[in-house]
Amino acid sequence: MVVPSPTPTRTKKTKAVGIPTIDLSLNMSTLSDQLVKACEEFGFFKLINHGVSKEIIQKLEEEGAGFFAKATTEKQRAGPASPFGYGCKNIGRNGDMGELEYLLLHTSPLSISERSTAISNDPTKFCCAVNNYVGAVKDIACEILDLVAEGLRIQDKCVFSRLISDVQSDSLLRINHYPGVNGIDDWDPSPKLHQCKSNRIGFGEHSDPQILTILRSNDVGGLQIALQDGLWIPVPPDPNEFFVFVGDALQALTNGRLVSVRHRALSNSSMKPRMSMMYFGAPPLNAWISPLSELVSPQKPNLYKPFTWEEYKKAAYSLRLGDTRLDLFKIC
Ligand code: GA4
Repeated sequence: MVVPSPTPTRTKKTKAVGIPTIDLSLNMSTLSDQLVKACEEFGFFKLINHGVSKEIIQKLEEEGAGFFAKATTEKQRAGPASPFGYGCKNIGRNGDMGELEYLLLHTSPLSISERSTAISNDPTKFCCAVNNYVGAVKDIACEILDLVAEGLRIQDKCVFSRLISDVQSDSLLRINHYPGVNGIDDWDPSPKLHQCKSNRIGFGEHSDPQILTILRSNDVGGLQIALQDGLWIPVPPDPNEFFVFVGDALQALTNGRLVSVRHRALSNSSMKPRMSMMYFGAPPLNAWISPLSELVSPQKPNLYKPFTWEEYKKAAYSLRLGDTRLDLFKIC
C-alpha cells in the first residue's frame, strides 16, 4: 500500500488556498455565482447553515456507531458490500483496499428495508434514521443543483435536480468507519514491529462517479482534496456542516465546466475512529448523460460522448478506484 507524504508537496507555486464556503441561508443573488465558482475552481466546498436538523444527523450517526461497535461475525452477516451491505477493507471489485470498514446502501426505501434486518436489531429504527437522513440531504442536493443551473444560466433550472429526485434514481448512502490508532490491531493482530500506524490510506484517491456527493463526518480528520495542480490539501472536519463534491456525471453534463474533485481519506491520525456518511446523488440507470446544449459552442466544443448512467457505472466497476473513468467517454 502506498503511504502518501503527510505534508503536501507543491508541484508549482500556488497561492495559499482556503476551501470555499457556501452559506445556504444567505438569500443573495450572488449565491448561484459563488456556487458555480467553487465548483469550477475546486469541484468542492463546505456548506454551512444548511438547515438539516441536528437530530436527523445524530440519529444516523448513532445507528452507524452502533453497527460498527458490533462483533465482526455479526457485522459480516450484513455483507458482502457487493452490491450492497457491509464491507471491510475491500473497495470495489478489482482489488482496491483501504484501512476502513463500511456500509454501502442503495437509497430506495425498499432496498434499505430489505438490508435493515441484517444490520440492526431494531430494523424499523434503522430504516427511519436512514430514510430521514437521505430525504434531508437529497433536498439539500436538489437546492444546490438548482442554484448551480441558475448560475450557469441554464433555462431549465431543474435539469440536474430532476435526475436525482426521480423515484428511479440510483443514489447511494455510504457510512465509512476508519479505525483509530489502536483499532488497526483488531483487524490485523500479527505483530509487526515497525508497523506505521499513521497516514495510511483509509480510502484511496478517486473522484465520485455520480452527480453530487454530500458528506458529513464526526470531528476526526483524514479527508484531503486535490487541487487542479495536484496539490493535496487537508479538509478540517466539521461535524455541524456538510462538504459537497462535484461528481463525474456533473462534469460531463456541464461539458467540463464544473470539475469532479479527486479526494482521499487517510486513516489513523487520531486515537478516535473517523466516521463519515456520504450521500451520492445519481440519475436513474437508464438516464442519458451528455453535455447540455447551452454549454456547447464552437469555442467550447462537445467534450463527451453521450452515455447512460448504467454504462458509466459498468465502466467504473471495470476499472480501478483511482482511474479517470470519464476519459473513456472523451471525444478525441
Ligand atoms: C467511489 C464513490 C462511492 O463510494 C462508490 C464507490 C464504489 C465502491 O466502493 O463500490 C467504487 C468507487 C466509488 C469508484 C470506482 C469503482 C466503484 C469502487 C470502484 C473501484 C460507492 C461509487 O459509486 O463509486
